[in-house]
This record gives sequence, structure tokens and C-alpha cells, in this order.
Amino acid sequence: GAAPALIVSTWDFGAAANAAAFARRSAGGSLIDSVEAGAMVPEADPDNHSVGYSGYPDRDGHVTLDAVIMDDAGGVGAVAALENTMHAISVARRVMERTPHTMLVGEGATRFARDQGFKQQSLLTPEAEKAWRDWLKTADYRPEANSENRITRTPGGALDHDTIGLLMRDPTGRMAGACTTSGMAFKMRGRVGDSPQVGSGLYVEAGVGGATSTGLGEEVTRVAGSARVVASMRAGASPQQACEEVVRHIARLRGDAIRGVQVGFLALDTKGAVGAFCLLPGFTYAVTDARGSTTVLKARSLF
Ligand code: SD4
Repeated sequence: GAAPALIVSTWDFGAAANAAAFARRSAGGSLIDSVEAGAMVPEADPDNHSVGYSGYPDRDGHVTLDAVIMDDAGGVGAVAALENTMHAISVARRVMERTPHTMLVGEGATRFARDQGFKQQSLLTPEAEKAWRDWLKTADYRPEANSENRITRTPGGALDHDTIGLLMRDPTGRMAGACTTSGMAFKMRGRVGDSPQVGSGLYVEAGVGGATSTGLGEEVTRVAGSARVVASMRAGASPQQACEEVVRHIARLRGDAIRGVQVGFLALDTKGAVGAFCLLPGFTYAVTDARGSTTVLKARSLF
């Protein structure tokens, strides 16, 4: 089999995130430092319309970000519907480290970020604004599967959405994870997806492993998907079996309602075994081993 994985993350752009996480770790960073560094890469990428800067806005034209970071010792920080700060993952980390809370949302999250000295800027790029204005002509809300991997300099009005979910272990089996997104393009104002919600978009547990999700967040939130994956692993399932179980559960539960919808799960156990499974073909993920060598793989799908 493959060498044990140290870092896994969602989609093709996970490869660059894994490299940044690996570099931070090699420079002496903690697991939390490293998963944060990884998540920051797609957040800052202007060609990625699904995370952070240049994410597509909500239907009122506001770019709003969701993020969570967690370790395996009860450390959790999250923000939802954050505006004007590019690195939502770093704000989530500050929530974990400097507040008595686990999550801040909307105006409160935005003000907290400003008060903490995060650079305030518009996250709406001309490109993303044009895609939004084009979308307004029809206002047809139909999320497109796997748009995450179609990063382009010429957005065509497709309903891009995407997330990076990143899981990391150290050689002793300690774990941390991060998940960050601008959510679904052209979502309703105030909509919060799975990504920032502990147990839905991300879950990490000492002695077991972690899981993260991507795709249409509502279908993950409904079943607390990542917590379910980790619970299966705790009960003895391999990461692969656990990812397959939750995807089958969603398919059974939702029937025709998930036709054409993508949901993908990615899991890593404390020993470095990896699992991934999704509803539709097209979900990819990046795996990095202890030597820093990264492979991008296609997840198997139910349909
Ligand atoms: C959401 N799950 O906000 C996120 C979007 C996503 O890949 O993962 N896209 O629903």
C-alpha cells in the first residue's frame, strides 16, 4: 500500500495547500500552525472563486466566509459569514485562542477580526462581481457538481463553490484540521454551510483520526457528516469504509433530492490511512507523505 499520509486535503488545489502545511511543519510549526498555513493558500488565491479572496458573493453581492480550525485536545474556533478579512482561518484560530467561545458569526465575527488587527479589504474582485451580475440576470440557483476543480481566469457564471478541508497528523498520531470556504456562490444572505460547523465540515478526535467534507453543504449538515465518519472509525471502520458509509446514508436518506448533487468526504486516521468517497465522479484530493511527496487522487463515487 501507499506510505502513511501526513496531510490530506480536498480538491486539486489541495496540493499547494499541503505543500505549505508541510513547509510550516518542517520549519518547526505546530500542527495548528501548519493546517492554518495550508488553508491560507487557497484563501489568498485570486483564481480560486470558492475560498477567501475573490470568492463568489452571496446573492446580495457580499463575499462571506466560513471557516473552522480544530485540534484533538478540544481546541475549536470558527467563524461564519465573516466579511472583509481574507484569512478566515486565521480569524477562526483567534476565536479559539483569544475568546471564551467556539464560533462567531456575521457582524460580530467581522468586528472581532477588525479589532484583532486583520487587514480590512473588499473581497469582491471585479471578476467575481461580473459573475454575480451575470447571475442576477437569471438568478437561477443550481449548484454545479465539481466546479471546484474548474478554476479559471474567466468565470462563466457557473455556480462555483468550494472548500478546502485539510487534515494533518504527526508521527505520534496527534491530529489537527482546518476547513475554509466562501460557501455556495450566490447563496442567500446569512446562509451558513457545513464547513464552519464542527462535526459537519470537519471533525478530529484524539486516538481516532479526522474527517472533512466538501460539496453541497446542506446535505452534509443534515447528517453531521464528518462526525459520523469519525464515529464509524472509532467503532472500527477504516477511513475508506467510514466515508462510504456516510455517502450511502445521505443517498438513502435523500433519494431523488440529491440527484446531480456532489458531496465528498475525506478522512485520515492516526496511523496515516486515508479514505475518500463521494456521490458523483470528480472529487479529487491531495495526499502528502512524511517525505513531503504529494499525489492528487480521484475519489471513488457512489454514482
Ligand atoms: C458549502 N461545503 O458552503 C461548502 C461548499 C463546498 O466545495 O464545499 N464546496 O456548502
